[in-house]
Amino acid sequence: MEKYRPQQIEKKWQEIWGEARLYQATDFGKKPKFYALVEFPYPSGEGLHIGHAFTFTILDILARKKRMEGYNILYPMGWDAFGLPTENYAIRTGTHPQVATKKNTARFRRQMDRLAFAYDWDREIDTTDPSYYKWTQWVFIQLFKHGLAYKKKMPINWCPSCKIGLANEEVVDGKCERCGTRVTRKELEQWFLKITTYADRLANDLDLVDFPKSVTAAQRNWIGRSEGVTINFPVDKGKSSISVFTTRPDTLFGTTFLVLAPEHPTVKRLTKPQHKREVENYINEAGKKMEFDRTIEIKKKTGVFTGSYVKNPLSEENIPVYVADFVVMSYGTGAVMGVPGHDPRDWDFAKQHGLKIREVIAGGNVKKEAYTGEGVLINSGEYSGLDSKTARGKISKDLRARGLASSTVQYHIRDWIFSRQHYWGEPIPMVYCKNCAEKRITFWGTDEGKNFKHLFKPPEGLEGWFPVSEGSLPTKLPNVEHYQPTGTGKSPLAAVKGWIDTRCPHCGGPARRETDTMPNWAGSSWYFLRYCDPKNDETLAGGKKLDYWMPVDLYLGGSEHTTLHLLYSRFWHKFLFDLGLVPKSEPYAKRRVHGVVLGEDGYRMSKSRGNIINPEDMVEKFGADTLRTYLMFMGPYNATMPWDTKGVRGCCRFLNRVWYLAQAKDKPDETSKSLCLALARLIKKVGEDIEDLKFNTAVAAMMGFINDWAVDEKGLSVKDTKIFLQLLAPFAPHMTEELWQEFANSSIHTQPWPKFDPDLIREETITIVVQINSKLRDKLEFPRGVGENEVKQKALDSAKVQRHLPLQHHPKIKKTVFVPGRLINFVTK
Ligand code: ANZ
Ligand code: ZN
Repeated sequence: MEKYRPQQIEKKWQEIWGEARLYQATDFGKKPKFYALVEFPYPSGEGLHIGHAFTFTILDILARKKRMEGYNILYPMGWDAFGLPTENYAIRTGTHPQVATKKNTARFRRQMDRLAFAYDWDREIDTTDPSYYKWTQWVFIQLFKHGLAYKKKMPINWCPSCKIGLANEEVVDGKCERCGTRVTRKELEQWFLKITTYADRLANDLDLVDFPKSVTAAQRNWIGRSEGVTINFPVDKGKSSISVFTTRPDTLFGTTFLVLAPEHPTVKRLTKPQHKREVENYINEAGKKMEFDRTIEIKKKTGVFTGSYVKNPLSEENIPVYVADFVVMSYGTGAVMGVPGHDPRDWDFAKQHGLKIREVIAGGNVKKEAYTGEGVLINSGEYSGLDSKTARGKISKDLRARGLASSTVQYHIRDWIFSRQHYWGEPIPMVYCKNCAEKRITFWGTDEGKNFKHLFKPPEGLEGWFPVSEGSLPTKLPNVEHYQPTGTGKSPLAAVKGWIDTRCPHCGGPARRETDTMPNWAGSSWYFLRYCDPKNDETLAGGKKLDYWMPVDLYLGGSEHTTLHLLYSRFWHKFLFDLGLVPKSEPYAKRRVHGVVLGEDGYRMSKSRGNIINPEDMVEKFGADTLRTYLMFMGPYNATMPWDTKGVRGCCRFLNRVWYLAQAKDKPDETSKSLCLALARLIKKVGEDIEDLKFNTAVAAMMGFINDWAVDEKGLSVKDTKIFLQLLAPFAPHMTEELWQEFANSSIHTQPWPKFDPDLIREETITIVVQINSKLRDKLEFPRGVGENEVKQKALDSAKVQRHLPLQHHPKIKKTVFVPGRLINFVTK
């Protein structure tokens, strides 16, 4: 018998499988389809890391098993290849990013092949390929035409280190999600996508899909739907008014001041001459701060008095108006009614500025802190005595009846900042014509644009902006000499004279191209559609193929994408659904979030810690089958767990034992009864566990099984050896294929998934009746052949039995009658 030498076997089979093209997905196949998707990687210069190996193996095993079960599997792979690291590499080395990308993807592909991932490589996609990003640009144009993309000057999050504008989703705790640098503010003209238009549907439709609770909760929280009332506070003897958004109209009588955000448009008008200097200085200082720093919970609440007063619409009391930066312009109306008795921020502000604190909801001690709970109204005129919930409804209704309020829904989610000032991204396919802008012509004023106009109110400020003609797509990235971001807020494309200059799609006069590129989240917002029809030249993916393959049946990805990619792609998909281009409103039927493999020291793997495990080294040393089996054996697929080289050795020993057991000479014609039973149980267990993504327990069961196999006198018959190999095949595809050849002239990976006889297993559990003094008290399940001691123990532990025979009464048992396989009776009388 030959020794188990994975390095030799694995290479051989990879070549054979590659030629046989075993893993192609069949469009419109008659078998039931299953679309397995894992987030596609960014092909970095570092190559495949262990996290990739881990997550890709998870779906690879599921896909292999389901293929054996008779499903038409779509398990594709591609490259999310636009992004900063490649650009930085280009800056350092002068290599064109496209060249670097080609090199990196080739290496990734080779590494993936070494791990035997069963992808349909005919469907490979690359977001940086012009034939792909043509369609990313096309979607942008559709968004623009439908009024869902607009350009606006706004102070935005700016990373001074990446020299790039960031979306809110990319700012974590006030820092750049990518490099950790503190984010600053910069006024820039930016393209925005109106994800807010879809806020409600993005939240509601989470009911239609099977996502982990943590994911739906995080998305709902990020969308932040908040129901409240906009209340108008009259000013200037009722000639005008200031609106505030509040979720607590029941606290209206507790309003002792009103606060405007420094950016609020009425600040200038309301500021009295003697307060002018102070207010202006304050606004200047606030303008330098980041919104993040203004909203975090700091006790110190700065602010200044404007000298003006508004009237409380119900109590008619005069209320002083302040400017303070803890109120932000981007939420609600940018103005807040200050209720210090019941809002902690207002409480801090009132304390620091000597303002009255009035208790209007009973239940707390407002001298000490704001009481934010519910309760009975006090000091609230005719509303006193109502509970806060009823009062909310009544106050809001009375105000609405007098035209002083309206019910409002607010969302915390903001429109998606979609411009990046970088080279290595999709050019935004827009053209600006000065001539048309001066004539105030917008796209929706053109013949084509008129078709869209009735659908919505076109965004403002887009005079002179036109999409490039769709026939001219893709708008290709030009070659540049310098990839460096300029740092001025302009992309390096702004320096490419011959590229910027173009013709106006409307008037034909000279015009210039948009020089910003799209964020790296653009290409991934629809890539799962392209896999269904990767070569289509006419549309982003053909409707019939989308009807067949979509939705994705299982989408595996990281928790870090919950409010980024996962939200963005759902938004794009809903838009495409509205255009009638995709069959379902949700792209992913089921989402699961995978765990993280830590270094052997229990910390995240990083160069600086020197604890990186390189999958390729592991393949060299132990073979891909061992690596795959170990990655699955480590723990639950969604756990965070440290690497353990001892565990790898254990898995290597396991495969070695299988190698020898499977090749044992003198196999019996029939497997012994007990081993047959164990095998039937194993088929059930491994099948169910893979389906539930419980790979670790599936491997453990197979390990347990081979112990029985090894000590069994005769071992497994040829037929049953084959069954065992089939169960192991998704985990260790090379070795099982090699062993299979002893018995058959086919590939193990095209065999059906083994079946078991349910009767065989069912018979094995029996029900034993538990009696106390011959009265039935419980029924318990046991494996056949169970002995008296085990039954007695379990029966006495049973809650139902304990109700009649508690622990302290056990000494009263005079006699125990046990009828094997039937009953146990405790006699106390
Ligand atoms: C008065 C009040 C009394 C409030 C009370 C709360 C408790 P969510 O739930 O997040 O929607 N608010 C409104 N606009 C704001 C802005 N632009 N900047 C800062 N704060 C703002 O929060 C709604 C509450 O946040 C509103 O309800 C308002 O304070 C504050 F006992 O109004 B409340
Ligand atoms: Zn023009």
